[in-house]
Amino acid sequence: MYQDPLVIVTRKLPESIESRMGELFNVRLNPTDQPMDKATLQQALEVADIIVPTVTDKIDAELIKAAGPNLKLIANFGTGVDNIDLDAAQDAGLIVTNTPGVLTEDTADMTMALMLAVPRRLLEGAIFLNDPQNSWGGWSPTWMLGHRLYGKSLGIIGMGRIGQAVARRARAFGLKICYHNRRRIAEEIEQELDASYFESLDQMLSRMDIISVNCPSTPATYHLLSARRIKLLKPTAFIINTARGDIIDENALATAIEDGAIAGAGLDVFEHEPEIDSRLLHNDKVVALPHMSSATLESRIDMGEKVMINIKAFIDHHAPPDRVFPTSRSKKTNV
Ligand code: 8YV
Repeated sequence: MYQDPLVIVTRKLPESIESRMGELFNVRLNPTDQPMDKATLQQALEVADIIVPTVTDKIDAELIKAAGPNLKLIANFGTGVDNIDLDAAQDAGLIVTNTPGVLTEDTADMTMALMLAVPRRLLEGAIFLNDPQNSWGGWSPTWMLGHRLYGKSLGIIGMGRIGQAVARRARAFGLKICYHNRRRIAEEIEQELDASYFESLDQMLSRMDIISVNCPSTPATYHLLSARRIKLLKPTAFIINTARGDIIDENALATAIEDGAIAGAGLDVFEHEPEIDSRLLHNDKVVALPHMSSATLESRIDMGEKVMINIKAFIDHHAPPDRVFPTSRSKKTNV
């Protein structure tokens, strides 16, 4: 007897998405939201036709090899697909889809929030007032002085959708926009953003006041901000990362902040999430957030809609719209 393809969702999704999925598909949900360990993920991959993983599910080559014969589609709930071994997936004949475009504006907003929070000491001020041990004596001309954003140079690494959305916002704050990307963006967008292209990442790093990391995590961008490159930054520079933790050598970053080699960092992502180098926590020079740049109800619903569209297209024997390869497969060209 024909059975509808089994869709397994690894984490709890917004209510409206789960109920629509229940109407559309033969779906197995995760009401507890407990992240799946490797053995549980393996069991899911053994029986599923379609799996809906998130950034917390590492679908490596070993798991893909051990997957059951029914598995055909990995419909990732997220834009970044660094949690999936794409080469192994493609070699196994699987389709991988993601959810591009719908988290762009939220992620860019949070990038700006961190860009303001760190130089202007927003968290320090808020923590001071919230601490019952402190009593505020009133305004002082020399207290809580931060650094001005207006007129400073912002170097964006990765000028895709999110990088451009950050540039648009940053222009309104009076920042000078520079960028490094695997290739130069279209001239009309450069003009609209008044953005200067740096072919050399090293040269850009040595000249900027703020660096914003907005490229995907791929084998080519692993530790792109290496210990050597972090040393190129000005001691007054700030780093903002709302992309992926492993694009920066976290140990080298924590050392640079500790040594005063750079002025501070605003970080939403970490190299070994959920573990964080302790030197980056409880540090006045760092604003650290728990991977929440895209965490709005609106974006999660839009992401869920995209996932459903991809699954529905696949089940109806159409090409899912957000297929990841062959375009993202190249190891060389992803900044
Ligand atoms: C998501 C993200 O929340 O979509 C992405 O790439 O980084 C996140 O903001 C997460 O990946 C969900 O899987």
